[in-house]
Amino acid sequence: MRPVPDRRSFLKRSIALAGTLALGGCDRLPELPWFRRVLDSAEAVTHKAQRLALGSDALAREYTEADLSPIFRANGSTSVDDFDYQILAENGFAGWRLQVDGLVERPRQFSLDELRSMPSRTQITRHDCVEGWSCIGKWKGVPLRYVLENVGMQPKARYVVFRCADALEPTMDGTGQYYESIGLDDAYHPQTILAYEMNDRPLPIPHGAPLRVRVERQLGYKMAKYVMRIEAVESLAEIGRGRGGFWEDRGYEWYAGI
Ligand SMILES: Nc1nc2c(c(=O)[nH]1)N[C@H]1C(S)=C(S)[C@@H](COP(=O)(O)O)O[C@H]1N2
Ligand SMILES: [Mo]
Repeated sequence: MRPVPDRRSFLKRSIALAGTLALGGCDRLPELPWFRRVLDSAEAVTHKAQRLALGSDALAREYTEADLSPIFRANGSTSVDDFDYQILAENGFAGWRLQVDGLVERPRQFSLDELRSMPSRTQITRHDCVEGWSCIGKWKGVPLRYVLENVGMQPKARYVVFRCADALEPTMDGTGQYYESIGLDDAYHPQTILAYEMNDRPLPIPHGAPLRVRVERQLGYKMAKYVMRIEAVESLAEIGRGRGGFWEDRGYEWYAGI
């Protein structure tokens, strides 16, 4: 097991780095001292305070075309080693299916065309990475709410888990696989979408083709790319190493409010 990184010193280092790097097309921590808030408050307090201050349906700020970053940085995995994924990619993801299961009434699969034929939402938002950079991009996708309503959530379901095609760490037990999870408040939030387009083009592979999550009120690591499966669960304890996400399993907060 890797030691859990010391978040405070990691963030300090990242902030120092961000000050010295030219970040191709992306802004350096514009206006909002979000990293401060992350540093200064315990996770539960942040979550609660944000809900109290904003209400659970408050929208993240949206921008205009003029604000788009000329280059949107790609981060974390920018391709997938998995052989099955590569075959799907070679065929333009025609054979790709999103599996939706777990604590749902009617588990099923969705093709990309099926997701595209559902009502969509387009939003221009700012992506904030915990490493200290931000980019503004335009995303189009199906609100997660519609997919969940289609399969029907069982009353016991409390979280939605996104299972991804990529592994960031080769491990024997599969805990190096990227995954993420959100609560039902964020799952039903109007800006939480399963995005298949970025800046008016099909989602490129470095940004998570064919489908990635946008959870606009949280940090970048929550926005799972290469999503293959969505699972509704009652508890996160049995998934990965039990903390709700690949990076959470390695020391980051589960609720990464901005
Ligand atoms: N599957 C998967 N999703 C992921 C990651 C990853 O490595 N694998 N990295 C996360 C992090 S830390 C960030 S900042 C964003 C980066 O998204 P981008 O490549 O579109 O900029 O994706 C997030 N989602
Ligand atoms: Mo990130």
